[in-house]
Amino acid sequence: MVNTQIADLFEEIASLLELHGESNPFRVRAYRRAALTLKNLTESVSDIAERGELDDIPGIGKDLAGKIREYLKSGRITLREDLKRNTPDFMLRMLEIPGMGPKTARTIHERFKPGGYPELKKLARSGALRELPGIREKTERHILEGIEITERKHSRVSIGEALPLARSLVAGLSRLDAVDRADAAGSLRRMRETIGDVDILVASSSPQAVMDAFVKMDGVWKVLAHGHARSSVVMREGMQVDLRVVEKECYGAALLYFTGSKDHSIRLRGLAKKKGYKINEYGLFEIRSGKRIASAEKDIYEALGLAYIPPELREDRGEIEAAARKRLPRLVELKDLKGDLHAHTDWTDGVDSIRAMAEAAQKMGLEYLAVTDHSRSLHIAGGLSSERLSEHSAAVRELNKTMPGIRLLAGAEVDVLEDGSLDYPSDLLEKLDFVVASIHSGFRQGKARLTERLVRAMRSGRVDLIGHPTGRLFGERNAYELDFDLVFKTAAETRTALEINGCPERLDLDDLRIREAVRAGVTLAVSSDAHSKSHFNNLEYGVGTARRGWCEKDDILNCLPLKELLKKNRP
Ligand code: DGT
Ligand code: CA
Ligand code: CA
Ligand code: ZN
Repeated sequence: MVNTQIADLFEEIASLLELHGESNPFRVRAYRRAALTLKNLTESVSDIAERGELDDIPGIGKDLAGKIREYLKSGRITLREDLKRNTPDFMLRMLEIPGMGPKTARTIHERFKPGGYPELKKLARSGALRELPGIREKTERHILEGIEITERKHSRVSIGEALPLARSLVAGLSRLDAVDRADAAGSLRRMRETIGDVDILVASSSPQAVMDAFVKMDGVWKVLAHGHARSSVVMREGMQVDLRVVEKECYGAALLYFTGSKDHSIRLRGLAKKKGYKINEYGLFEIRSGKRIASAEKDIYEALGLAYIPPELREDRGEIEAAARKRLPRLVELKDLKGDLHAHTDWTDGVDSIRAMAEAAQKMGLEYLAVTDHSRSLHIAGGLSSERLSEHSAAVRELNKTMPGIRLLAGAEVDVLEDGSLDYPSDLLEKLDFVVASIHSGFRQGKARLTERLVRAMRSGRVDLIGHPTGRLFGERNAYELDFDLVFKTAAETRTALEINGCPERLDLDDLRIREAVRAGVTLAVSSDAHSKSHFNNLEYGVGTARRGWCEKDDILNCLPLKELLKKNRP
């Protein structure tokens, strides 16, 4: 929408002005504020402009209104073009690095003029940056960390981006007459949190027709290879997609092969060899006779003496041994979730009303939804004062009377403050049906203090669930360190659940920590942390990650039906 386009340009102008050392801070702030205003408008600015009412929008003065009109007329803003022309490309890109402000970027640029990340990294490593005014050793370290995060972000995409894209490609391919079957394979099928490239497998007896249609599909930007059995393209969003076409007879074997992981496949090959078999993308063969013994995935595992191993477990992390002893976990499934315990509404930083969220959750087939808006100290999210929280709870409970299909729980996502205390008084928390407690500040306190904060929160007796326990944000912030032994022990002892936050930028806890938590006897909860109706999709990513962490239904708090949840939670 045009509002967002202009908002993005205004934000860019603000950054450019700062990079150029704009001396008037109000000018910069005016662009930022206008960007925010535009994003929150419910009406298109072009309609408003048509009525000649641009100047009436709060925060948009004459000057900015002129810029908006210019964009509506010409699709450009001259000021931005001029600024951009005079800004070296990498100087602007430096601002993408978390923790890199415009002042620092300008200082670094003036002295060294780095042309890219490798050069900047070298400067930071050599200690050259700390020689500059205003840059300390700590800043240098943060910059280095930031570069690594940015680089990683550019090389892998989150599953939240990859899965919808892969689904639409698979659906498009499945509609072709020439296609018998199509599936996503690779890391995507294994539900890894980030995806290097998307691998799609198709069964067809006319591969050329499939390939020709594939390279012309919607959203394809560049064709890297266009072959008979294999093609590779880059999508407009920058993601690479590999397509392989095989005969129907080898589909299962090919799916197994291209799902990987590589380490898992290597183990399977070893097992096959011991039995006098050979395994490849065409099937499982007896070496002596050359005869194909199996080609369906399940049959191949069985012939190797293994129970069927779900894709999420195929990482060579003990699943082969467990499958040999027929001791694989019965992994939790999306349909096992009975409710969602962490969601936001337009009372704080969500965009939809409590009712709209409740209806969406009900549509997902959920029995209950905890409405957990932010607490008072989280100003940027519009956290609720104590009085507002009481009104919020009342609104939630009122709504329960008119919505028989779903039970809403009056809750809050309460900040764990820097000293480990909770952001609302105890008696207020006691009145809530469900309390999520999360750290949203002071991430750099260090392992001991961060651990202590969570432990104190869990020992308060007022917390049901610790939200996004390690605070990581894909492409922005690494997980902070915690003493996990102590966190898990305390969670188990106090019967506090730990979250598997399904937001694809978080997926926190991650798969390995989930597995440790399960082993330590901790109960987990898969939540959406939805900030809009559409975010209930996050539950699928959460369940995928839970499965990668070997979770069964019994390990997940919100697999309990409402009655049992209430009994267990507030006995
Ligand atoms: P990614 O794309 O980095 O997120 O991870 P994957 O697992 O999708 O890796 P990718 O795209 O390189 O390869 C897709 C699958 O193909 C991989 O999971 C297993 C299979 N594969 C790739 N290279 C080899 C190989 O050298 N040997 C075997 N056995 N399989 C391979
Ligand atoms: Ca891949
Ligand atoms: Ca690939
Ligand atoms: Zn949250």
